[in-house]
Amino acid sequence: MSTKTPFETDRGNGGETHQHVPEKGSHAHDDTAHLTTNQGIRVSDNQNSLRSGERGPTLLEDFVLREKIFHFDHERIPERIVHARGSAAHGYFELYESLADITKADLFQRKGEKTPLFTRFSTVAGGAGSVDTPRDVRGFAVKFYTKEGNWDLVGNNIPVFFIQDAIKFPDLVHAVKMEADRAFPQAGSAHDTFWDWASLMPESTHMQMWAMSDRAIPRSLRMIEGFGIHTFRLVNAAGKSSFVKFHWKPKLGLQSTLWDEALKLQAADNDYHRRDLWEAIDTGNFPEWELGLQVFDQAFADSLPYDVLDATKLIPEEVIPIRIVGRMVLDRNPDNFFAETEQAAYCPANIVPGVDFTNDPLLQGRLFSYLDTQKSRLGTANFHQIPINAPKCPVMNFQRDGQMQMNVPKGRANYEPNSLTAHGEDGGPRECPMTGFRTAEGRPEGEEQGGKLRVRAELFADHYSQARLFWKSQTDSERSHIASSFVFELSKVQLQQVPLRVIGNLINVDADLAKRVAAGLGIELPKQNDPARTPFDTDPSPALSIQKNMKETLNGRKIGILIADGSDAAELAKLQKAIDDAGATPFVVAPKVGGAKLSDGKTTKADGQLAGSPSQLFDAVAVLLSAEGTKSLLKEGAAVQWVMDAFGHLKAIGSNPAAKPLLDKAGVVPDAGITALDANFPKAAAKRFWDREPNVRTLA
Ligand code: HDE
Repeated sequence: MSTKTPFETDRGNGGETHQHVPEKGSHAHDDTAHLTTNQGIRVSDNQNSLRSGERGPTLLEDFVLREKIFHFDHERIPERIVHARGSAAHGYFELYESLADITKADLFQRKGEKTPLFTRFSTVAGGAGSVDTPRDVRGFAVKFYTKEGNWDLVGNNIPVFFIQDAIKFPDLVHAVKMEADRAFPQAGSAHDTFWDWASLMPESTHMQMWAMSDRAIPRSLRMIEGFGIHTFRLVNAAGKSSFVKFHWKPKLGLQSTLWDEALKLQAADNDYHRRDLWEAIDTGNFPEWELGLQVFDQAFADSLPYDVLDATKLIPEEVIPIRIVGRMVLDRNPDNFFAETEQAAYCPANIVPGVDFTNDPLLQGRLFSYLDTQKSRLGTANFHQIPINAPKCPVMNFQRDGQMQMNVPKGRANYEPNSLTAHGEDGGPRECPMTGFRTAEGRPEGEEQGGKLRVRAELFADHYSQARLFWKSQTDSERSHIASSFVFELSKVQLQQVPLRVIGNLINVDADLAKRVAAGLGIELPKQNDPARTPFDTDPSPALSIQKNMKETLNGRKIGILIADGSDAAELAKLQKAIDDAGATPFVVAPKVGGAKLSDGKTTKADGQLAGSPSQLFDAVAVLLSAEGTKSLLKEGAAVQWVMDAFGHLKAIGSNPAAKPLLDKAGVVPDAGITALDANFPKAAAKRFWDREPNVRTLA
């Protein structure tokens, strides 16, 4: 927080300011570029503190030094208790068609209208400095700066949640985060306390299935779906309320990594997702999602065999199709990570007239939690005044004072009602019965009140039907990934009773899944846990599978090209163009970052050095080598591993004939994904070759 100095310029959005960093040596000609203290005093020397004599003690009177160190000492703020690690970007929402029939929310009234927004993606369990690619849920939080105030749609990339009631949230988070005594493992659920808790919480079964699926190891934040999860309400101008579930659909399609790839990505690039998002926006490849709604009424809700207030349940798209109503484009990286991404405070209670809550007990708990935690994280009840949180519409009320008050309200009116206006003074703002936020008239929940009880509704007790639906909706390859993830996670659990309880629970989902997990762990199949309510089966929902919804596209993807001295210059140029034309980014990898001397005698610079650019960073790879180049790379472990991993991660590998010995040494066996460097390569590069997997690893 800095006092406004002559060196800050107003950017006209929510009072956002920008501090000019003086360019080296520019002081002489640019009068606005002097370094100052936070009090605006010019600093003559930023290299030496004030001392008594050349070798004497530093003086306490040096306010320049003291202020600088003082500010530095307080630069860190508490990180978010969950979702600590995240990346965000600015953008806008554009409406495709007026939704006035179902909601009076201003941002949904006029076709083509654009609403500015700020979207933050996050992992959940790890700290702010943890890696980007653990097996974890991803947060997907959107702050719409509407003309009627801020609306925060604070969702995840998975449409259901672990628990049904907010009272269980601290237990879930304690169990999944690093263990209390030892402070490890960081950013992962593969440990005793998480599975101990999960095995005792049958309601978490459906979410366990999602968390063990490839949804939890996305290829890119640009390729995940987003879900509001809870059932919300939309209210139109006539006061009619409908139920709604919110969905974000990525334009680039869904895509995930393989577990082995995710593990290696953690080593290759801690910032894999953060970098990917930043670079895409920086190079003008703006990520886009479409907003979809599932809208339904009370009669439909009553007809469902599950409760729409239960956040462990979803409504299959095949049951209620998704109405696509607009798009979100992220087109600007933050100017400052701390000021914007770190200080952004999302809150599900921030809604606008035309959107409303339901009685979902998980949602109701969230409505309290966010504001509360943000006061402790950001240190003041005035955090809504921080530019990234400030609405872009007028804010007028009688709230006053508090730490870090940025506004300077004038006059005597700090209470209401008042009659100061009648006496010629400014009496301040007034209630707005017509346009202000009103709880929907005739909310059906009105009929659902009763005595004070600590209970759950009957249908909440069905913990397995939708876990079965999810399992049934996956491809064979996805099922083997889910079973293998359970095996991996439970193999890390040392409490012997826990895997037995988890598997006993899985028998209620699918007997085959349970058998595969037990066999993968090398233990006897335990007896089935008794379900609280007998599960039922429904038709599979193809929309729940990633592999069934992948787009065969190279858009937004990255292709690694391995070259060395002697690689064919014309072939390389042709390949780069073909990749570029297909919408992907070619990335040249060579043993030295300075580049390789190609067949035409010219040196081409590499985008990355072999040792620092392993093939898991790419969606597909090409190997373009001369005979001599191949010979030298056969002795290079990193080169052999590069090809071996691409093969093991089921990626397309294109190569020229001279590179064959390297492919042979890496154990590459021909299949549909192994191509020449011709027109077949870009086509193959848009896919993963799931059929190859049984040949490269044992899956449960
Ligand atoms: Fe959150 N959650 N949450 N959560 N959540 C927070 O708020 C909480 C839940 C989600 O990028 C915290 O400012 C409770 C579901 C996202 O800044 C905290 C419950 C969903 C983010 C909090 C839930 C989410 C948070 C921590 C159970 C998906 C990151 C820091 C009732 C719909 C937002 C903060 C960002 C952050 C509480 C469950 C999504 C502690 C009590 C379900 C995306 O307030």
